[in-house]
Amino acid sequence: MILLHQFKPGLNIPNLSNFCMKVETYLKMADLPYRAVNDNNWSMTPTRKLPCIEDNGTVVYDSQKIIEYLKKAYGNKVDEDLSEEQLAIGYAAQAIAEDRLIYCLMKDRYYVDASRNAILNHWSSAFIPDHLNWLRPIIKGVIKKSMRDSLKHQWQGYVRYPNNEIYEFARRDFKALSEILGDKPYFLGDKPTSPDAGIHAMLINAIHFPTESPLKDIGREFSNIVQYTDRMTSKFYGLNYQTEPARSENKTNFHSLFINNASLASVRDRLNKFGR
Ligand SMILES: N[C@@H](CCC(=O)N[C@@H](CS)C(=O)NCC(=O)O)C(=O)O
Repeated sequence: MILLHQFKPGLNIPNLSNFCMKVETYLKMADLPYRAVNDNNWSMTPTRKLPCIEDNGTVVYDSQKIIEYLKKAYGNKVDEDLSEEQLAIGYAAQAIAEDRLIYCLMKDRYYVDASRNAILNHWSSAFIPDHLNWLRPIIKGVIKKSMRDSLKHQWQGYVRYPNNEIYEFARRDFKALSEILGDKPYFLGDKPTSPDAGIHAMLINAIHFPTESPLKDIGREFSNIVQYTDRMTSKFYGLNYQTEPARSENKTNFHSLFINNASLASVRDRLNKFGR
């Protein structure tokens, strides 16, 4: 059985981490048996990012590397009919979503008040058990700062542009995706293929986030994108997909918090003892 280590789902999106959701969708597409382990345990990977999978003792990290691994290990029925040109188009469309549109999504999540409150409430209760809930405001502050810092230090300085320009970038990204999709049911034709797993995970996170935001409004301007998102959701998760509210577990791992900050390592270790 393949174990998918990912962030805890919430807010009625199969996963708020588009990269975790991409792998889960691919596993469903390829009809591979798996179990999702929602343990937020990014210390399992050298990049300190999720998702990763464990397959008979082998740990593979990075959503794209995981998909390539699964294709090699279990066959490539999902993409076997695609030409090299289609694969290249799929790759380009996925890059628009995952390597470009994602910055606007993160900007919406950590700078638009309603989105930020929703996401920080989710993460703080996903990470901190109820009996330590007094810690949640601190964790919210840590997550907000760390996310904003990572956005500010992104090489191209995406979030340093004025808001109207950022949202214009996003409109262009959606427009390009909408043109590539055209009137096809899926990005590369009549059947879903692996790029759909990555693109859909980004789109649902952009246009189905429960609070309103400029990015959500822009995405909804493109009717084929909205219909595509619903089509994919309904096929792989059911249209009325609902996550349970984030629930804290009895044994909470704080190992993943503060992992990138050596000076906070001792705080993390103490919290780990405390959380058990
Ligand atoms: N290239 C990686 C990206 C994974 C990634 O960015 N994961 C995010 C969640 S969507 C993460 O782990 N964030 C935690 C952090 O940055 O501290 C992949 O495709 O798996």
